[in-house]
Order: sequence, then C-alpha cells, then structure tokens
Amino acid sequence: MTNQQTSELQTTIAENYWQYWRLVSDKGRQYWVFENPEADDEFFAKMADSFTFDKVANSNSADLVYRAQCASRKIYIAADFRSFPLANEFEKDCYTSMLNGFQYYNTLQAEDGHWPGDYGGPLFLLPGLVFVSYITKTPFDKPVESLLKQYMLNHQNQDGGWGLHIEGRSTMFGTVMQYVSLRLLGIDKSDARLEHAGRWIKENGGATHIPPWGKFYLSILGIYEWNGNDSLFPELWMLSRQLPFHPGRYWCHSRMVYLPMSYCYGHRIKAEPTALLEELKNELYVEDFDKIKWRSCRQLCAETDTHEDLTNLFKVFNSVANTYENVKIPFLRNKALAFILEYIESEDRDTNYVDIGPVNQVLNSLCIWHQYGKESTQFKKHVDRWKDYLWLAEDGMKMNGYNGSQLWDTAFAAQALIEAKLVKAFPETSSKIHSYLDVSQIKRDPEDSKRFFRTPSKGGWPFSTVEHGWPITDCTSEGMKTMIQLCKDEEHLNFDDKRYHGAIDYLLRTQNENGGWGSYEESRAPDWLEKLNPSRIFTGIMPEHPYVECSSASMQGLKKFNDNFPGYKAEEIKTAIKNGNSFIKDKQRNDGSWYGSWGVCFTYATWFGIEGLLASGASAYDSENPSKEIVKACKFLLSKKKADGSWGESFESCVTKEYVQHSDGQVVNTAWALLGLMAAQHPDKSAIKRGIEFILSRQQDNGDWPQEGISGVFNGNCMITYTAYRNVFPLWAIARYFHNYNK
Ligand code: LAN
Repeated sequence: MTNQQTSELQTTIAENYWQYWRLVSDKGRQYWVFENPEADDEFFAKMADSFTFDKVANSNSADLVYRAQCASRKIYIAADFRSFPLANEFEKDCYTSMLNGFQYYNTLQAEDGHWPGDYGGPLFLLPGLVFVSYITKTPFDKPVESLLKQYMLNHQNQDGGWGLHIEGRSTMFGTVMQYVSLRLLGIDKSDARLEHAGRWIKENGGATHIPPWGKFYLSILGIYEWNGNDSLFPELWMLSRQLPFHPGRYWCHSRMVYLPMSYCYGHRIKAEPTALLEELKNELYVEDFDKIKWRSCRQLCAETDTHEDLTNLFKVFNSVANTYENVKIPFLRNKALAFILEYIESEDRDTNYVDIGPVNQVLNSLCIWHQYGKESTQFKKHVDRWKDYLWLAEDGMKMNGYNGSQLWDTAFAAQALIEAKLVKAFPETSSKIHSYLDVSQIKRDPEDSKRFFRTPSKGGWPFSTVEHGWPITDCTSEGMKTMIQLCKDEEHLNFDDKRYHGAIDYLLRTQNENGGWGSYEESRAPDWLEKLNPSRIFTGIMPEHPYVECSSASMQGLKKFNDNFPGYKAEEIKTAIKNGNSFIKDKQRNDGSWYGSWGVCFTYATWFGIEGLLASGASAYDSENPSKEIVKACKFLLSKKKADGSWGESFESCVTKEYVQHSDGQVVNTAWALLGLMAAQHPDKSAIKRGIEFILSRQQDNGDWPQEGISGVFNGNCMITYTAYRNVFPLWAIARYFHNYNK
C-alpha cells in the first residue's frame, strides 16, 4: 500500500468511530455528545486508538472530526453566480477558488448560523478540569474520559514532556499537569509514556520547580503544600479601590482568575487524600515529599518555564503579603472571603455559568462545590458547562481556550463573503449569519457593575456567545461592521439601527486616554502594575493594555457606523478616531511593523495597523502622496516575503518580539500580508499576484486549505488555534484581489 492509501484507510477506520459523536449547537452553544448505547470498555479502547495523530508531522490537528461530518452537506449557490464573465485565466482561477472555497466552508456553518471549530492549543487548561473533576468526585463519562487521555498522550513531545501549548517545547508546567492528569484518569505509572514523562520531570528539577499556577493546582490536589505558595492575599480585595494595585483594576481575565484562586488559598482547599494522591507525592519530586522545605520552593521556577523574571517591586509586595499571612486577622479574612464568594456568584449568574474563560469556569466550580456542596444547584449548573469547553478533533478531546470563537469567526467569514460579493450567491448562509449576529448582541448590563468592577455591556458583541456575555472591543466592532454591511448588501435583512448605539457607547467608553483600545475594558491601572506580574509564564496580564488590533478594529467600526448613520455622536466618533490614529502611529515600530498580541504576529498586527490608519484618513498608494506610515508598513511586509512569494511567520515572533520566519510559507500569514498590502493599494502587482498564486496553489480539491502552523496567541507566550483562519483569510485575500485591487 502507498502511504496515501494507508492514510486514507486509517481515516476511514477512524471515521467509523467518529460517527458516534455528534455536535449539538444552539445559539452558539456547542458541545459534543456520544451516541452508542452498546459501547463497552473494549469499544472505548478501540475508539481511543482510532484517534491516532502524528504530532511530529504537525502538532496542529486539522479539525477533521467536525469537518468530516459536514462533508455530505450540500450548499446551494444562486444560479447567477455559478459562472462569471472573466477576462483571463488567472481571474478564472481566482473566481473558481472563491466559489469552491466558500462552498466548502459554508458546509461547516451550523444551523444557528455560526461556524463551530477547534479552539484548542494551550495545554494547561484541560488538566485544571481533570483536577477539579477528581477533587469534586465528578467523573467524566467513559467516552469523554478515554478521549481526554488520548488527547494528552497525542501531544507528548519526543523528549517525554509537554509544552505550554501544542507547538511549544517541553515545560515543567505542561509536563507535570499532563502527568498528574493522566494518572488521575487511571493510567499506571509503569506505562512507558508516563515513565518517560516522569524522567523529564526529575531531570529538570522535579515539581518543586513548577511555576506559580502549577504550584496552585498541585496544592488543591494536596500534592504540594500550600505553604510552598506565595500568598494569594484574599484581603487585597478589601483594600481601598483607589489604590492603583487594587485587583478591581486588573485586566479582567487576571482579575477573574485571581478571584477563585484567592478563595481556594484563603480556605486552603485540599482534595480528600487518596492512595493515588499519596503515590503522586512520590512520583513528582526529586526529594522525599516530607522533607521538602516548602517555604524555600515558593519562587523556584524551571528554566524551561521562565518567560518573565520576578521584579524587585514584586518581591517587596510579596514579602508584605507573606508576612501578613503569618499574622492575619480572622475577621478581615472572613470578610474578604465572603466578598470573593459573592463576586464569584455574580460572575456565574452574569455569564450563565459559562464564566469569562476556561480557567475561572473550572476554579469557580471548585469554589462553589466547596461552599455549597456537590448536590447544590449552583454546582450542577457549573458541571453542565464543562462540556461547552470540550472539543473533539482527530487528536482527541481537548479543552478550548474559551467556550468557542463563534461570533469572531462568523463576523470574519461574513466579511470575506461580503468582499467577495457573494452574499447573494449563498442566500441561506447569509441569512443564518444575520441571525447569529442578531441573537449574539448583548442585551443587558451586568447585574451589579459598580460593585463588581464591570463596564456596562449592553449593545456590545462578545467573542463567543450571548450567554457568555462579556463584550469585547474588537468583537463589538467586527459584529457591528458586519451587520451594517450585510443589511446593505441584502435588502431583506434588517437591523434596527438604534441597536448600534449601545455598541458605539461601549466603544467610546472603553477608549483610553492615549487613544488606544484594550480588549474588554478601559485601562484602569498604570503600566507599572505589570511589574507585579507573578506568573513567570505570561506577559502583559496585569492591567488592560491597549492593542493595535483592538484599536484598529474599533476605529473601523466607528467609521463604518458614522459613514452610514451620521446622526449619532458624530463629533465624539470623529475625535475618537483621530485619537486612535495617534495611538496606532505611536505603536508602529521603526521597521514599519506592529507587534501582534492576538495573532502570529507581525503580519497579523501590520495588517490591522494599515487598516486602522486608512480608517482614520491616512492616504494609500492610489493617492498622490501616500502616508509615510503606510509606506513604511508595506515596506516591512515586502521585506519579509519568502522566495516562493509567500509569507510565513513562526509563533516564536510572539515570544521573542522579533520577526521569526517559519520554515514554510503559511497561507494565513500570506493572506494577512496581502490584505494589508492590497488595502494600501501597493503598486508591486507582481509580488501581490505571486502571493495569491501561492494561496491558490495550496488549496485542496474540496475547497479547503491544509492546517499549517498555529496562528493565535495570548499573553505573549501561549499559542491558540483558530481553525477558521485557514479558510477565511485566504478567501478574503483572493476576494480583495479579485474585486478591489488591480482594477
Ligand atoms: C482571547 C480570545 C479572543 C481575543 C481577541 C478578540 C482575538 C483579541 O483581539 C482580544 C483578546 C481576546 C478577547 C482574548 C484574550 C485572552 C483570551 C481570553 C483569548 C486568547 C482566549 C483565551 C485567553 C484566556 C486569557 C485564556 C485563559 C488563560 C489565562 C491566562 C487566564
């Protein structure tokens, strides 16, 4: 058999097992259910084996389970669009590629209008859930459990360890977290893969060298002493809100993770001891567990994991908090813990127990279990949301970085379709997009915003679902931009324009004084707060920082609204856009690029930088005098072009903050670079055409593109998968070339 035949056969066998899984989706909520009442242990073992995955070839899975299930769907294309009067062969290739590409991609759209997809990547999330399921004695269903294990095993590196994310080299955090999870899920320590991992852990100093989050997670299991943690100081919440380091001023993700962590610390939550946990104490450390001097381990961190060093300022604050811990005042501690609990419950209600992200969802579950017990309605509501974070692909069942990227992906897919002028070609797709954007707009404000540090949300759009309900600046803009244009392109689609006012108010409210926008909220603390970052593994997590991507999107959104509905807050919008322009200019680096905080990396942000400048009045190359910032940005992009005409950026760019070429061209980077160059109407037609040729050459017969390197990032160091990008951005770039460039 040829290699291809072998791999086709493997896929067929695998699909026999995959077919027992079905994705349920409703208003964006998406989760997998297993349907085979006759399945027994032997079946589960065989099923797990069918999720074979070659990490060495590519550690990114291609979302084949979901995509295979959609393969038989038929997509209607309106007759007028099935062909196009074409001038030349190349245009014909472009049009065919778009039609095929959308026809394929539209098969993946769910009935509720969004595009479900893999949002995995980080490897520290699933272990958190496994730990909490173990502590609360809430086991997973068998089929889920077997595929969770399979996922972790599939992502073991060749040296025996695991990274912080699927493409990363081994770290203590990744390795200990997967090792413990696999043991908790029933794998014996004599298993060769675990023995290998165990050696990695010991050779790198043992689990005392795990970074702070790892110390925390091991402590709730009782296999690391609480005393080996720096204080998580619950009373910090009770200090004056005027203080610049009050946690109410933190970036919302840090705030919402610190919240349950400080609850667990205050209560010193610890799993009921079991024989297995006792064994783990012997497996993870170089020293005898009972002889470890825990206090001296507080700041140990393996070299493999150290992305940021602790600052002197942190050390000062930390020693105050640690000292207080020795003399703490019970009244204050209780008061702090009561406030924290109230806050956790408010977040739970506001988000319908989805919670802002995968870390606090799981930790809130633990706190609620601790407070109200396993049988409480609140705990059950938490557990019911666990599945919203789990995703199935050919590498097994993983934990997503959010409850999905529904709104974000839908808005981008729609904008690509709009630029391709194919809205009317796919009428069903377009109506469903409209309906998803409509139901996903946030309809209410958080319940007690002042007390719980929330910015009003009404009118904004979230990243995922309306039930999640946290508004995000760029998601709001992308949602609004898309809705405005969709309703213009398709007469029968409507949206009451007063509903945009909330979005505009939110965008105006969240702009910072320097003109930039952060991700969710206005910045509430000075930059130096970053010096108190205790994490070692993440950058830029303390205050909300302004970003070029979020700012550019917000400016584009404001402009789109103002161009279409000039009657609402026109002056404020104009000023906001003007200030945004200064922010973007200010962030441009000397080489003309912008650093990307949410996508890999300079190609992503430089595309946003260019679009932001254009939205705020900068002139492109089609004017007499193109703006110097645009010229510099395009020069940068062209300087990174590879010999084959593509662009390809490694995720290492995000980590090192300098452009790092990927060994291969990447369709997603190529598309971003081309979108930027074409938005600027750059005159190097042959470079742009070659880039498009590269994208066309990578397209598969079914209209899909291969899954290449990972393309998303957060906190400077952790990568995250955006499955949709390999379809949407190539299509968007071709669309721009076809209709809006070179005309
Ligand atoms: C996201 C996902 C979406 C992303 C964009 C909208 C793309 C971006 O433009 C703004 C930032 C935002 C909203 C974002 C922030 C950080 C998130 C929430 C994530 C990358 C998804 C997962 C990540 C979250 C912090 C992961 C949990 C880990 C912690 C360190 C708390």
